Amino acid sequence: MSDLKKIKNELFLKLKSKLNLSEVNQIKSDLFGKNGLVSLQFKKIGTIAETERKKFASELNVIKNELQDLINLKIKEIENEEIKEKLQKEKIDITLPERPFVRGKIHPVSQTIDEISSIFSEIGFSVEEGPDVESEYNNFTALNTPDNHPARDMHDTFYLDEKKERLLRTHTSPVQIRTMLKDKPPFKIIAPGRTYRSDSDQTHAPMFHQVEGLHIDKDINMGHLKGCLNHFVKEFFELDKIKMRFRPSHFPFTEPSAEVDIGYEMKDDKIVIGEGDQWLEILGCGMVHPNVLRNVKVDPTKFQGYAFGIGIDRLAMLKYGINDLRAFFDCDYRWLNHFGFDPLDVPTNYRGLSR
Ligand code: 2NL
Repeated sequence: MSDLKKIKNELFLKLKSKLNLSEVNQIKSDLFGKNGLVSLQFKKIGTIAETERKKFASELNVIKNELQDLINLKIKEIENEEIKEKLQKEKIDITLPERPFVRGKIHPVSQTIDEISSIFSEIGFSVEEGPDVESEYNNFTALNTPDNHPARDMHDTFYLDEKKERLLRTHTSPVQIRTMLKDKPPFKIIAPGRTYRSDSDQTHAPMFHQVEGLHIDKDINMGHLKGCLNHFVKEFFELDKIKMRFRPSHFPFTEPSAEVDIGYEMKDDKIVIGEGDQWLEILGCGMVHPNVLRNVKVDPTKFQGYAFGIGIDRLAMLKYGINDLRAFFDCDYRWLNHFGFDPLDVPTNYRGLSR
């Protein structure tokens, strides 16, 4: 038995020092493992004289339990210590200053595109998109714009190759051409997006935004065009009535063609839309030219309709009181922070699309 007493004393000493979990587990297996010191004592029971055997076995059991208790206690201690250390280390320092939090803003042009799309969606138009790089055919030829037309001039169009086969679209009409080539009439679509012309001054940027609309069906006439555009203009400027006039004009892709002006007046140096005796041109439109319909394999004796093109940037400037077009594309965060729209602030009369 003195062997075991010695083991117990040694263990006492060992466990007093600072140990980690694997060291304690090592001690445990040294004692209770297959050839552990305690296990060996149990194997000895058989060799002990019968008279002593019972006493030896019961004392051995007592000591074994004591040793096990000691070790388990130590393991608990170490685990508690580890948790304490971890809590100490992971403590959040609430005295640290917060990280700067910047919420992005929606660009006024994006907001305006969303508003316009929403208005036309409500009256049955679907939104189509297409690539910025277009073929000469989709951008001009299909739209009844002949080779010698001034709109094709090098000064206006960004051509991408020597043969002038690829270009940056000068309007979003090619999107409508693509849709008409792909699907069958009726068509009731709008095409918002970027457009490009080699033009740059105070009121023109080489990249600008346009939304075009197209409504082709049986028996669509100019009355539908006027009703549709009048509805749009009132919804967009959030007014019950707006003075509007259709002025004869010319586009190769429509016949007849018109430009639309809305009435306005100046009050305290500010533009007030709707009333007044001044006129502001806001869009071009007309009845789709039969040649355009034939080019996209639509029979003009069965189907006809109207189309329109609206410049988005100027409309956004008018609605949101922005007077310098160039600021739109300067990417100045201070400007965007002022004129942009909070993506999380959704007013009840929200006109944008859900993102
Ligand atoms: C303007 C003029 C316009 C169209 C665009 C169009 C499209 C097809 C067929 C016929 Cl696919 N027309 N679009 C028609 C008239 C005018 O835009 O001044 N836009 C700012």
